Amino acid sequence: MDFKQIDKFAKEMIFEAGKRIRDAFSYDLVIETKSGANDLVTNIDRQTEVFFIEKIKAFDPTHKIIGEEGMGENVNSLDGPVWIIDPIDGTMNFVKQHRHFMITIGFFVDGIGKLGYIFDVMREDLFYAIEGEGAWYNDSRLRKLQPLNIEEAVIGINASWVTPNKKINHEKIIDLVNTVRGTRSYGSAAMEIAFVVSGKLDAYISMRLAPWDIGGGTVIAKEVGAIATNLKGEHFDFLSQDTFIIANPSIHQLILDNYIEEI
Ligand code: 2AM
Ligand code: CA
Ligand code: CA
Ligand code: CA
Repeated sequence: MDFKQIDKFAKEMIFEAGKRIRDAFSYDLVIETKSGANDLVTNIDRQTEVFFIEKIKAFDPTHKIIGEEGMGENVNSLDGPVWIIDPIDGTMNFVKQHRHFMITIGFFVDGIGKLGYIFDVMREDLFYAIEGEGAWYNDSRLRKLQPLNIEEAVIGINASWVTPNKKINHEKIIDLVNTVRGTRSYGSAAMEIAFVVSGKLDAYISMRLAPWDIGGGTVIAKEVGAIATNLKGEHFDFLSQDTFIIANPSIHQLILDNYIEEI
């Protein structure tokens, strides 16, 4: 398989989709809720996913496609070539802020991540990687992550996890927040992953993500030495939803051991 050729195709498709999304701000957004009041989808999320499906089917009809909005066929295995697509990651930011939302795409073959993309649509910034060849932020190569102490770390985590909840012992998260140098919450999992792989954050933790939130990001992670697992330290479950942490390798296990206690 010619990954350079697929990479070129993927980038062109992502840049074109980005332009269509930016242009869409001049039309009406139709906003609906899915599982609850903070789980949004718009006509542009769906149209962008359909755009990717049509492009990929024209490129190679044998490739399978998993997309968040379910606009393609049902895929229940990662055998063969599979695209994992989130057409807009951070839909609430898209709707509310008109910025800080990403297109993120992973290309997998037999479950192995080969190509990964996180595209900041409004800034037109691309983070990407080709397995075994390295990772880039636009034209600059991303460096391997350098070791640091937990006291120096800036981590991405949603404020709700420092309040009593059904997923995680929040007292330990309070400890973590008091130990690290700072916390941030950007509202787009892919953006937080892009920041970890480029050293702008040192870890990002989420209690529930889906394969399309992290597919592209995990390919980039591997190239810079970031470690991405679920909160048990195991492989993320790519055919379901799972907890998630991506971190600088020097603090990944330490966070799991000292600060994470799932309920
Ligand atoms: P989304 O915008 O593509 O839905 C913050 O909400 C982050 O968590 C976003 O990256 C969002 O992706 C993701 N997320 C995953 N599952 C979600 C859910 N059920 N409701 C809201 N956000 C979800
Ligand atoms: Ca969503
Ligand atoms: Ca998402
Ligand atoms: Ca989405």
